[in-house]
Amino acid sequence: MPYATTVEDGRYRTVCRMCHGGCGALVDVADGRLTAVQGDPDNPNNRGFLCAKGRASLAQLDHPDRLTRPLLRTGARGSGSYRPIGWEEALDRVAEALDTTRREHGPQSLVVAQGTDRNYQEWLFRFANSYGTPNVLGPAHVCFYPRVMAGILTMGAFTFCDYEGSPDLVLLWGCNKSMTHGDGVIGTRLLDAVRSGTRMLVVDPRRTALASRAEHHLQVRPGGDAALALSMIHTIIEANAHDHDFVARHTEGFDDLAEHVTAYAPEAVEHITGVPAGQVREAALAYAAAPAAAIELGTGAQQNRNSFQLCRAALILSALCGNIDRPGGDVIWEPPGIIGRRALPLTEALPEEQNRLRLGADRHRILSMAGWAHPRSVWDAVLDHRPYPVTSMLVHGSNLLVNYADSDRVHAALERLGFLAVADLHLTPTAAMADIVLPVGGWLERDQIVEHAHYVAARRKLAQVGDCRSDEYILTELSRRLGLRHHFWPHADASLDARLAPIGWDWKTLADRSYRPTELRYHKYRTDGFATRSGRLALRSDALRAFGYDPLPAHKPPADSPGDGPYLLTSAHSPFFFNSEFRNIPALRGKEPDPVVELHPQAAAREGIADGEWALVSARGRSIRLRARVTDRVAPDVIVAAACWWYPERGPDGGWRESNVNRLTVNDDENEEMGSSNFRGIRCSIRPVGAGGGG
Ligand SMILES: Nc1nc2c(c(=O)[nH]1)N[C@H]1C(S)=C(S)[C@@H](COP(=O)(O)OP(=O)(O)OC[C@H]3O[C@@H](n4cnc5c(=O)[nH]c(N)nc54)[C@H](O)[C@@H]3O)O[C@H]1N2
Ligand SMILES: Nc1nc2c(c(=O)[nH]1)N[C@H]1C(S)=C(S)[C@@H](COP(=O)(O)OP(=O)(O)OC[C@H]3O[C@@H](n4cnc5c(=O)[nH]c(N)nc54)[C@H](O)[C@@H]3O)O[C@H]1N2
Ligand code: SF4
Ligand SMILES: [Mo]
Repeated sequence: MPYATTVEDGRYRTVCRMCHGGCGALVDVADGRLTAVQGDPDNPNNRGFLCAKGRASLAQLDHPDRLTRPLLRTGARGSGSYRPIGWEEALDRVAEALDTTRREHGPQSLVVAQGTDRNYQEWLFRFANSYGTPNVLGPAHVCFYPRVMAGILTMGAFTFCDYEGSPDLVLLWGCNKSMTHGDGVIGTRLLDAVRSGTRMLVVDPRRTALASRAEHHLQVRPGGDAALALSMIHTIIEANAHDHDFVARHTEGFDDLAEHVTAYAPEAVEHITGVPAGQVREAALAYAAAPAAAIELGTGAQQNRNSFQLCRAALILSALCGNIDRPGGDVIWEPPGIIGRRALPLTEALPEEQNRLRLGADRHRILSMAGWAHPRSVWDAVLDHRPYPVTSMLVHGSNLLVNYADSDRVHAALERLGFLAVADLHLTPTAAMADIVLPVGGWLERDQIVEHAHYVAARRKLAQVGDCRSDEYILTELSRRLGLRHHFWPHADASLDARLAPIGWDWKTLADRSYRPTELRYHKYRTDGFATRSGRLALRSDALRAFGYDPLPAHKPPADSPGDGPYLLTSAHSPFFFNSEFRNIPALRGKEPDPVVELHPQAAAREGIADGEWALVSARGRSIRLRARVTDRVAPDVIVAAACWWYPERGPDGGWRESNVNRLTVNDDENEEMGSSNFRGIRCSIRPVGAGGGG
């Protein structure tokens, strides 16, 4: 794909976003080409490191399959038949469809969707709130938000792991940080800390590379995590190893908690956790004894029936041991003062009567409180018009068909929509269902403010591919056409200066300096208290009780159907891809050409599956095909499938049915508070592909 550079020759300091990460990058521009992307040695996050995805940035920039012009569907939905149209026509058509939706059904009948945060999430909320729909859909329920909201309900804030303060121990709960670098604090910092003596406690059903290096590896059965966390709490309280001073001065509900966890002695829950009680006790006491310990909660902890209460249990562990807001512990996030995560969404623009209409708010109130519509409720509203019809969707950067639970139902819903627009870099199977496809630029193609846990940084536009535009441009232009321009800036780039103004910076200053760390403050609660009603951290949460949820974390088993097979299925992200992306980049696909399923040698022998052979994994009457990797890194009854797989080389539907684990995940045992789908511990069977059946 030809592209044009938009800057003079030279070396530019910017921020990678092949994932949602935040690694400093240096990009060389010479003779009208981007010639190299490398890690920025001066960036404190990654100190020169770039992962395989970051190193593939230029392959993404000029990828031959990039969308370069807006497309209008000319054939049946999903057929991939489109004709190119100009931006004015495309935006006019989208605006007209959104205006019709608003007039005929009410603004709540539009769902605005996004994928993982690419630093424009708050723009989508601003657009939705201005338009009047309470329905913003995202993967929040299975990614990041269970822990954010557990923090909000427990202490009025959320925390991040403080590598600046050199933790003595890091507890990695379902988090493969060295491979996935989630949440903008990449694995480099963890590995640096480990090299200087930080110990690790890993909770993961797989013996990952990190688990192999850890002092303690608790090989939990998928989905058994909440019981495990509660048994660790029990162990610490029983041994009287908690921080009495912090507990007495700054928390509430300790006695109730202590009483509650007596039901979770490690021996009593061994059949749920799969971890020998002695190991649990040792690990819990090592955590409690560490002078400063921090917790990384990954998706392993957030994609199950107990996601929210498990995250709360982890925060309670941290609080019991005095690790909240301690150097090297779990530090409370403070906003950097720009118009960003807090103010940019313009929550106040959404009328209260619309706010009450958010889909799923009746059942998953904590998810709704965070502003997110509940995915299953969205598909119900599209397909069954319950509790009101959803007729239109505007999707920015999400491959809904692959990444959400029960893909077959998602597909049915996308087919039924009256209007679907998708903004993406590629014609994904989801984009191929759209009436209008809008081509967007990747990270090298936009000026953007990057806001992460403890810094603000500048991403620079260095190139222009085809007629691609930014998400911010699209939303600004749509808002103008829909009569909402007073809620936006005159043009998307005008927002850059405006958003930085509160801290006395402008875009040029940020771009020149590239990075502005947020000042870290510790022990803030000592002067301010916690932002809860009582000012104390809620071990027992009366606010949750008032919402109708458990005030103390409990383990609830998933809706189990043993008839579905003897194995427990879970999934994990690949180091070489980003969720469903990059399977079309040869340098990355070459590292992992096929979707992989890991299974134990005993299971392989029992089922007659050889290493490297194709296998069928089946649950609830559906089957998917993956290539077996026989390994004793997993327990004999556990199977780990590659998450988010499709085949970009296979035409418009991208073979989304064939190897997509979410065809086997069904939403009948979601988390109450957050509506998290259960991707962990699903009963399944496995057999060699030759053994008949399929699909
Ligand atoms: N079974 C199972 N399912 C899972 C998971 C799992 O572990 N197991 N993981 C879950 C998690 S944690 C998440 S976050 C979700 C991910 O779900 P999604 O966010 O839908 O995942 P991506 O595959 O990252 O899709 C992003 C799309 O955005 C496009 N894109 C990239 N940058 C931009 C941009 O700047 N603008 C626009 N408009 N488009 C862009 C990409 O080309 C890609 O098609 O999946 C969830 N699903
Ligand atoms: N290379 C790469 N980087 C990524 C992504 C990617 O797809 N690829 N995705 C990005 C996104 S959206 C996110 S949210 C983050 C995710 O980052 P992580 O949270 O690290 O995601 P995963 O690697 O999917 O899962 C972490 C670990 O959970 C384990 N696990 C599976 N089931 C269970 C369980 O029941 N209990 C416990 N305790 N552990 C379990 C898996 O074995 C895996 O090692 O990474 C981001 N970065
Ligand atoms: S971890 Fe993310 S931000 Fe860092 S180099 Fe890799 S893709 Fe880029
Ligand atoms: Mo995610």
